[in-house]
Amino acid sequence: MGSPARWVTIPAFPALASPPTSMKKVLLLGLALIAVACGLAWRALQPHTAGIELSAFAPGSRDTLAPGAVVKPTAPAGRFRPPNIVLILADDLGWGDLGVQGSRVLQTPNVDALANEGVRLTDFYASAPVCTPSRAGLLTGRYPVRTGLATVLSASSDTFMRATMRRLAIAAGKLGTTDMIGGGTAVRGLPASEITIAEALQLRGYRTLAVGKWHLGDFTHWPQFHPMRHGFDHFFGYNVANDDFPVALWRDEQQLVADVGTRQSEHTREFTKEAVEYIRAWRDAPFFVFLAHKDPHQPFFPSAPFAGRSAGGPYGDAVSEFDWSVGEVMRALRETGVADDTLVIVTSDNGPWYEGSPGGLRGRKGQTYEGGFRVPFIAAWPGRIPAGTVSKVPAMNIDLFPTLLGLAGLSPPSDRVIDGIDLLPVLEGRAVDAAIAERPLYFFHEYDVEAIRVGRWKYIARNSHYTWPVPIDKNDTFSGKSANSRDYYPADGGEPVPTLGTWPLLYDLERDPEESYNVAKRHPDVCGRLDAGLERWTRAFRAAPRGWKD
Ligand SMILES: [Ca+2]
Repeated sequence: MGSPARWVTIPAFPALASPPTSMKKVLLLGLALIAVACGLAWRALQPHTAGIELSAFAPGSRDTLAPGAVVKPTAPAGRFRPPNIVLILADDLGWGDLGVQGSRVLQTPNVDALANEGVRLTDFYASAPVCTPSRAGLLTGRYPVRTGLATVLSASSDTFMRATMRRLAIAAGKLGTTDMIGGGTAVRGLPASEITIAEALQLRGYRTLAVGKWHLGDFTHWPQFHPMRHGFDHFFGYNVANDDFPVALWRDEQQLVADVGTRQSEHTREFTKEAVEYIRAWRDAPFFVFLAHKDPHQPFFPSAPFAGRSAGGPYGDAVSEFDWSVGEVMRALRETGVADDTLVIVTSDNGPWYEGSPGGLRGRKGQTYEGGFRVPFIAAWPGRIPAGTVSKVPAMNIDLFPTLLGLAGLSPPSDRVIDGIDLLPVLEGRAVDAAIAERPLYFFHEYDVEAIRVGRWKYIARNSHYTWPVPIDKNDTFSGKSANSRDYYPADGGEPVPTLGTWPLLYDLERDPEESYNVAKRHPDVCGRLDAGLERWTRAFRAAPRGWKD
């Protein structure tokens, strides 16, 4: 009799009801896991901004500010004639690519001659180791991140595939499986709120021309980033880098060619001609010519007279043509009789990339090592800058803004931090005090401040290489940590012994410009001082990245 009752009392219902409940739990758990995974993936795909709030770069009231409201004359107009300024910028030219800097492969007679007529700064840095931010720093006198242009602008007409790959690269960079931070840029181009050298010089009646590569916002899509909206009366050149296809060629606000493709070989000559004609046309007015060549950025398209001539292959040909261009500009200045009233500057936006010589310095384009940041710098101005001089005072391209404004009799803008300093005493060969010689210089990789230089010392807290292969000495990444599993852990529980790189890095650049010997352990006091300086700077910078004064 018991068994039928057992049949009845067997909890068939709960047994039947339990699968749906547990399935629900599994389902919920599964959904939760998927949500967490999606959240993590979304986070991994977000640019790394080192704690800087991107809202700081949103448009604001300064976008409509007239430069004259904050840049004031320091002397009445008409008291003196400000000098003409020709700023010739190479793209990716290495420190060691010039004859005057010791190249045994390339010949650069025109740049060498310019160095003999003026001053050469051996320890001159770009403000970033890649194109876009370096140019932003050069034209505004501010560390490039202040403008929102933390790294290279990519083509605005990115295909879906390229954009997706870029996102994945950001995620991979965070894991440390590629060596890129993947910060991206907070803005699509140079914000209207920034004041360029050209905008300031216009206040003093300068005629202003930008020729060559712009790369501060693709104005074919967003007209607000056009050079003529940033203080240049005229423009002739490319919207983007010469490898960022489609590369458009524009004259002023008119597009001449939608994509020059590989048909670039005549353009160095045409850019040069444009600059020369401008100099001839405006010989009686003070002029500012920003000649930003596409050379020797790869791919190389030297014109017929230069192709195949250099001992340095196509890269060397591109450097030869750049050098020729400098010679043509100098000839135009002499022939128009304005050479004595003109300051000519030749420099590069960052170190050499796949080809080119960093001149024995460590590292290349994209890196915080000297080879990425240290670039040639030559300035000549007959009668004002002593001929054939060399200075080892460390300087950076953010110094040109205050220097050139000073020469034009203008004060730096009163409403914002200008990170650069007036270099005129250095260019003129005057004795300089510690405020100039020992001024701290900071080395940014995207939004991160990786290193600091003070006088002879350079302290590197972190280094992103921006290139393959993945460095295994990077202790704060997944790949670095895995590689460091080789470290030795003493049985007595003492301090682990790293078997790969040791951090931080401290280099004595006076003795060791090649950054071959890490002397951090030998100079803990210097490390402590520089580390504290780096910390202080990073904290202040993150709190107010744009550096507005009110
Ligand atoms: Ca470059």
